[in-house]
Amino acid sequence: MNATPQAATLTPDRPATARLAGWTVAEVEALYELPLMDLLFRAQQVHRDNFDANEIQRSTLLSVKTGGCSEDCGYCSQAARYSTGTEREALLPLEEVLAAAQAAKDKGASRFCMGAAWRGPKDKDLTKVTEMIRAVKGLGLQTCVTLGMLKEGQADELKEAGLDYYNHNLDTDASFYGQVITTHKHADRLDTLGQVREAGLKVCSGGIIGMGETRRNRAALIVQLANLNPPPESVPINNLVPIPGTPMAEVAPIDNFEFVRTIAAARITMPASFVRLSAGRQAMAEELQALCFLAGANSIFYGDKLLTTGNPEADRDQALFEKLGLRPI
Ligand code: SAM
Ligand code: DTB
Ligand code: SF4
Repeated sequence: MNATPQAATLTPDRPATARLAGWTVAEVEALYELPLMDLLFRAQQVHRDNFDANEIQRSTLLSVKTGGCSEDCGYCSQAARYSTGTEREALLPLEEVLAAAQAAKDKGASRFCMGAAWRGPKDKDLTKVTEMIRAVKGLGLQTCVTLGMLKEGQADELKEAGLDYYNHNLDTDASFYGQVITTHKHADRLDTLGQVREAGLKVCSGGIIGMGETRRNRAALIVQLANLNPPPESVPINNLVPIPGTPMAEVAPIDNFEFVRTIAAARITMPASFVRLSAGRQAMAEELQALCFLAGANSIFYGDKLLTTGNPEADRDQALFEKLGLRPI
């Protein structure tokens, strides 16, 4: 295709102007149906028009408040109602968070993401989190928090503390959401994302693949993310980590190529966003991770733990980067 940079982001049979109307589920399904080599080529074109294709951003996660969550998210080890072996813990003390952030910085992470197993933060908890944000920011790291649903004014408080990103995943297609979570609604997630945007924070929002959803559901999730205006700056694509004791413990794993196609669809529909190859990487061969980078993933979680589950050791990731000629940013 003799594509201009902009046209390279389009389906072959759609004029550039049509993009103003946003993506449709049928268009994203059509991307999924492309021969894999054509899809990867399209994704690489879009990627190279917008990024250095050999650069990868690295974020380190820390669970600052683990377990005991009131919500019923069917995939989550931290929901109090499932027997997963994850114990409820108190909010970590500031010094512990700061030490973990310093260690992440020393290992080369550029962003530090703090997660809490809350439906949403209480005001007194938020005050403590803002202290963490100020301290981590003081180390020269970008900051991200994921605290659940926000109430009026809370996003502004986070912004005031110097927060860079708020993570709040749409997680799955609106029409599948009720089969995964019943204690809050997809619309609630959109509401929080709206508040985050209004406060002037950058948005990190993505989803989980491999929860028994259909390809159409996956395409619809990508459309819901891509049609946010503007799209999220950061888009984590998680492969379900099956947690014994949760309703999703026995869901059949998704086909590897279907996962790669999802990354490519995210890259093509959200050309300027960082697409993060997120949970599930520990179970992935290096070759599969390389295919995900080829499909346009340009960010990872870095460090040996996600929130409650494992992630590849930093040294292993550094070795992989060297083998692939990837440069961390
Ligand atoms: N409680 C807050 C919330 O739900 O937004 C923040 C923490 S929650 C654990 C953050 C995200 O982790 C979820 O939205 C989901 O995308 C991801 N996640 C949780 N458990 C997972 C699992 N077993 N496999 C893959 N992703 C998971
Ligand atoms: C995201 O999309 N994935 C991260 C982060 N944002 C908060 C969490 C992954 C959690 C995986 C399961 C666990 O470790 O508990
Ligand atoms: Fe709670 Fe978040 Fe886990 Fe849902 S995903 S149970 S809200 S910690």
